[in-house]
Amino acid sequence: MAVLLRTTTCATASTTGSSTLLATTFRQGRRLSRPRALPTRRAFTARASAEPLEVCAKASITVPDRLGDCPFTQRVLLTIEEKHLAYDLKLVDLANKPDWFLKINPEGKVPIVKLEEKWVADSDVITQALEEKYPQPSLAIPPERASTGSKIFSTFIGFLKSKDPNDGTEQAILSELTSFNSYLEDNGPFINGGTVSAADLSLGPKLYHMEIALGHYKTWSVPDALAHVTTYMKTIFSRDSFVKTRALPEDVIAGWRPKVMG
Ligand SMILES: N[C@@H](CCC(=O)N[C@@H](CS)C(=O)NCC(=O)O)C(=O)O
Repeated sequence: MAVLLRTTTCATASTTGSSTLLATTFRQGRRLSRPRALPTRRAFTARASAEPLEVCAKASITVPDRLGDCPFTQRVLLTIEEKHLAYDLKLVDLANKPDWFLKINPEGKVPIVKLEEKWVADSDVITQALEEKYPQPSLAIPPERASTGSKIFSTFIGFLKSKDPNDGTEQAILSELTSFNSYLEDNGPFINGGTVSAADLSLGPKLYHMEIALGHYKTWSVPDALAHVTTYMKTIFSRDSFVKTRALPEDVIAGWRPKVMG
């Protein structure tokens, strides 16, 4: 089994630009022990001669030098992991965005990934670009299946923010999950049938946030009757790639607090 090894504890930048940013390196099966400056040449990559992809990701707000709780970033990291690519993580404190980060991405959002010497933003764009550049193993899914379950995230947020138990938001999330349960029953175990695809890697982190946030703030969980959904969640959450890239529950809880309190 591949093991996640973090090779440095530093996720900040020097003042001399991206060529000397200190990186946090995640890769499979090998530990490097000292902080190092970018760009770096590395002996091991899952793909011979490939440079590690540079990925800017949200930093944890509860534990120093750990990956934070952005589901869009996890989607990108899952894609990279499932394609067995090496990558360097640069953790960004979103509450205090460093100048080097705003310089390469004035919009100030993560994830961003460096592809063909350019920083690319937005998980939709990044994952599509990764699929084109690294088509094997394929995570492609037919367009008519790609948006399956895509309303679950917004209905989860609606329910999470709701202060009125009778405003229909719980019904809305239940309705989306029930549709998804039927879909999985007919087409599963994954959204594209027998193998994992980009759609699962997008939905999985959102379901993870839903489970933790609704469990914590509403003492709510997916009903047992929706057995295909609960099995799907267990399956996705236990993949190696997911375990290696998931946020700490404390970060997920802290991350949603302003929405719940707001
Ligand atoms: N549509 C974007 C959304 C990215 C996004 O909203 N990222 C959040 C973190 S999860 C962010 O960077 N927010 C900026 C901030 O908090 O200042 C994507 O899919 O990548």
